[in-house]
Amino acid sequence: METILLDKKDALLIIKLNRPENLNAITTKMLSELNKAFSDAQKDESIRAILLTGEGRGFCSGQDLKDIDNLENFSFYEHLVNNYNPLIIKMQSLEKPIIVGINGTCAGAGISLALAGDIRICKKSAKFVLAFSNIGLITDSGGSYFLVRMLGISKALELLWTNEIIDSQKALELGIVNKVFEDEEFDSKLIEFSLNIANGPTKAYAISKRLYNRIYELNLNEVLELEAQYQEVLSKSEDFKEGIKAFLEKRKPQFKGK
Ligand code: T3D
Repeated sequence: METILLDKKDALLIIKLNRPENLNAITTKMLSELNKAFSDAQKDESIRAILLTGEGRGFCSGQDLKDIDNLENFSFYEHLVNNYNPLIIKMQSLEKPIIVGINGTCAGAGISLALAGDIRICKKSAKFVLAFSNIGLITDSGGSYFLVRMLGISKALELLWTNEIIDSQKALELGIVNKVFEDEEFDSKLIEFSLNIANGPTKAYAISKRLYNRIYELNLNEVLELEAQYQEVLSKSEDFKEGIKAFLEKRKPQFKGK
């Protein structure tokens, strides 16, 4: 891989965006490599969670504005539909948890990418800026979908229109990130958190992700029905049996993701 680094720690796959010289700006090559890495992760049973993070002082500065040659003839529609959108869909539908470790600046489509993950943790010094309207664009690659659901229409519009720089504390208050870790302990705590998720009951995590990501399009009756169906499936899993056994034996469960 040219633009991303892959590493494995136990059941955790670590994907690192690796173009630090431009704050991990997204190129077409990077989108294709990310698409492949997530597809492979879905198929590989030994991987039970994915951590997406960045190399250097930035997480991701969005679309590489220097990677668009011949702007006049460049089709943003084609680029989004063929390269960005399949990745966003893949991340949302991936039946494994995706933790996003925001190690620094996060802008434009970098925010969309982070929002397509399931849990976001950022460094105390990380900063967010939508940046799209600085260049006369709107949120894309799922940014509109995620931000409006997360913040409501008015706040999302405010952030898009003003390009306010959001610090980690504000990001936490807005719910854009789940946790903030101090810079010095970011790497170690991020790995510790992600490994805990990777060692969890993977099937239950996958099914809850599937259900929660559909929740706004379902009514209560439909949710109740799906909960019952999914619980039936999970109650037949090895991890459920191990959970019950560990509880009775007063010990921590050793989940296998099966
Ligand atoms: O279909 C489509 O393709 C459309 C998709 C669009 C989605 C989008 O993502 S639109 C938004 C694109 N992103 C931006 O507009 C952000 C542009 N960058 C910035 O505004 C600033 O760089 C930041 C606020 C992110 C960070 O500022 P700062 O001061 O910490 O860093 P810097 O000095 O500006 O950047 C460091 C280097 O990274 C610099 O390179 P240099 O001068 O040292 O050689 C800079 O040019 C480069 N860089 C930063 N962002 C990008 C970039 N290079 C290419 N593309 C970038 N997006």
